[in-house]
Amino acid sequence: MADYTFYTNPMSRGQIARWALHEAGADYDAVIVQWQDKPAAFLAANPMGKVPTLVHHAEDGDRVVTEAAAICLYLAEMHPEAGLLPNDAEMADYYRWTFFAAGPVEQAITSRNFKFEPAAEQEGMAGWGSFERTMKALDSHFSVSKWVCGNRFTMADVYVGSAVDWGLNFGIMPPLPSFVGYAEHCQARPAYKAAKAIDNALIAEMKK
Ligand SMILES: N[C@@H](CCC(=O)N[C@@H](CS)C(=O)NCC(=O)O)C(=O)O
Repeated sequence: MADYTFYTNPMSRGQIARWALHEAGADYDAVIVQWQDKPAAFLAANPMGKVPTLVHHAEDGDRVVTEAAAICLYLAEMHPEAGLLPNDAEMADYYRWTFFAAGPVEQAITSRNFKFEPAAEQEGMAGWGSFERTMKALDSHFSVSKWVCGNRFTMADVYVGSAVDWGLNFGIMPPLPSFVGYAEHCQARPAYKAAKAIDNALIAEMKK
């Protein structure tokens, strides 16, 4: 048995976790979840019925990790030899921007896509404030920084980079030079290419 069972669907946020698995050099078996026929073991692991869901078959028993951001950070911890963890000086950016992407960026993109925006008087309560405020904050970082943690790629880039890549591909995020440049840096990673090649082949197969 591989170290990890990875429940995914190629047309999903599972792409983020697959990229993370490849960056970490993890040994995994993928189980493709069909939306209309979710396996019982998957639903038992994640009552949300959402992918990605990762089961780590550790020596002390199975550990379930859900939420793409948590899966990324967990894999970085389990595979320190991959060099994806932040050092002390990088830790603030690592956590700050990962959580910013999982919260405000995710909500800004989703709400814009679904065409609901907070009214001016709701901005103070909405965690992402507004689409414009969220994009401006992210732009301020990537206008001066190649990666989440300065000049060094870390696991945070898998999650934040996936959000930017996705937002640009869906035409929701503005194609600002900082975002386009950052997405290009991410796309050049060998692990990104390897993971996307697998998901793209699976998508092509599903469309036959
Ligand atoms: N907050 C979750 C979201 C996961 C999610 O919404 N996954 C979607 C695909 S992108 C899913 O599994 N949808 C199937 C369903 O809800 O039945 C994460 O970041 O991992």
